[in-house]
Amino acid sequence: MNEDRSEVARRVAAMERLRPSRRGFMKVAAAGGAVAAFGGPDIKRALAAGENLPPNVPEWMKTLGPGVTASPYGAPSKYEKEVVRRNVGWLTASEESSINFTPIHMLEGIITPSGLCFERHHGGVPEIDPAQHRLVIHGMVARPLIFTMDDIVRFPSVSRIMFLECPANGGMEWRGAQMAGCQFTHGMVHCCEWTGVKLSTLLAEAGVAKGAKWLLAEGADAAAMTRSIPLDKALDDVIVAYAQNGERIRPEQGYPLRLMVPGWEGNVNVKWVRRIKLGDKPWHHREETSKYTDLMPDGTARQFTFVQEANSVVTFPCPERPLDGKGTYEIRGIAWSGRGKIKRVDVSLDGGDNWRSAQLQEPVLSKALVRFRLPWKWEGGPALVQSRALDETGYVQPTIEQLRKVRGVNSIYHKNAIHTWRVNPNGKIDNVQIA
Ligand SMILES: Nc1nc2c(c(=O)[nH]1)N[C@H]1C(S)=C(S)[C@@H](COP(=O)(O)O)O[C@H]1N2
Ligand SMILES: [Mo]
Repeated sequence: MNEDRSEVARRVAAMERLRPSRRGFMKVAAAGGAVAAFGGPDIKRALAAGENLPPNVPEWMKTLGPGVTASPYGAPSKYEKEVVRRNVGWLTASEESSINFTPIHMLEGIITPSGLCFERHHGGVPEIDPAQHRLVIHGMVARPLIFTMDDIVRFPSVSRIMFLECPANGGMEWRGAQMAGCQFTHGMVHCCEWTGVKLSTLLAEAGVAKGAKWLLAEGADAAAMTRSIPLDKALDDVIVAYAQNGERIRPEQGYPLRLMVPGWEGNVNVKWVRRIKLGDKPWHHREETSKYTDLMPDGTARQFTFVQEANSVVTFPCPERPLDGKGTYEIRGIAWSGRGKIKRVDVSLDGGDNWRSAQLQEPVLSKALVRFRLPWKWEGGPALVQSRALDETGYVQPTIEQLRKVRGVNSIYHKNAIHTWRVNPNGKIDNVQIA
């Protein structure tokens, strides 16, 4: 302990000695160039006032910090307390059957931290003891089976980074822009690394009977969420997942077990999964008849719209993150497609008259979020910022006009139109729709 303290004292003293003269410091700052606050006129004042700015030694270098037993499970810095899930009052009739939103405007890269993944549940989050949890597979199978968590973890495992999007993402804006920010227009999406066993592995164990074409997945929550899923998809890439971003799934996301159905609407990704029944036709449960269908302009309802088509949004700048004066910025955003890989993302600054291709940050994974970025020198004028995603199947993200022509405005789900942020000369950003 004493040694540590003297080491800190020594480092502080060394810093003091290294403190450059004001002139020398200004030269370094000028050579560094870009960072305004660094070379600015504030230095003299900062020095005089003893502020925690270079070349002063900040307070937090003068004492020891908490040690290795202080946080057995780490949490973000207290300065990041704005980076949280948020809900919207008028969308929250009851806490237990509602939704909150991922703060996508504050995130970088493609992985959503587990504690920030949007939550959608119809009956609250059940508290499940994994020792008492079971998964049953029955119906049109040769051998009905019941698995403990330990049984499931023993099977060969797979990991995959994938997005999950509620089909209601953006669904409040069919008739016009109304949400106050990026978190609310596009935050019903998350992207994590999921680990589990392929459903095909478990189905092979049970033996799929001839003629089986669908399965029913049921959750162990108060809503007993139940959805029909075609067997082809189940045998293709569905995962019965027990881990999320390296640790066991968070309770909100389906602890201890959930279905992950890559690229398909959030609702079929049944959380807290307890039962899988095989059959020869869909069950037409509540969540695939009265909900999660798309009311078309001719009054008919489209059923089983499983795939989340290509979508994208600029996450900076956005209403929550305005521009701070003229100068150089990097436009950043996310794109995704439930059909496979994102091939290109175009960015427009003039509401869609002209487009430039953005840079796609590696890795570009199938059915995962992709980060795009484009340098931008803002001259202070108005701008209409948009992004447009293209996927490997050739699908191009539609304009809101194009989408309305096909879908009308009575739908809720599957609105993946090109989104517009209006940049005002004062740097503030508005959510708008343009004709
Ligand atoms: N058992 C169960 N599974 C469920 C739900 C639910 O309420 N109960 N909600 C569904 C819906 S509508 C969506 S969009 C996703 C949300 O997943 P998330 O909470 O991990 O974001 O879970 C789906 N799986
Ligand atoms: Mo959903």
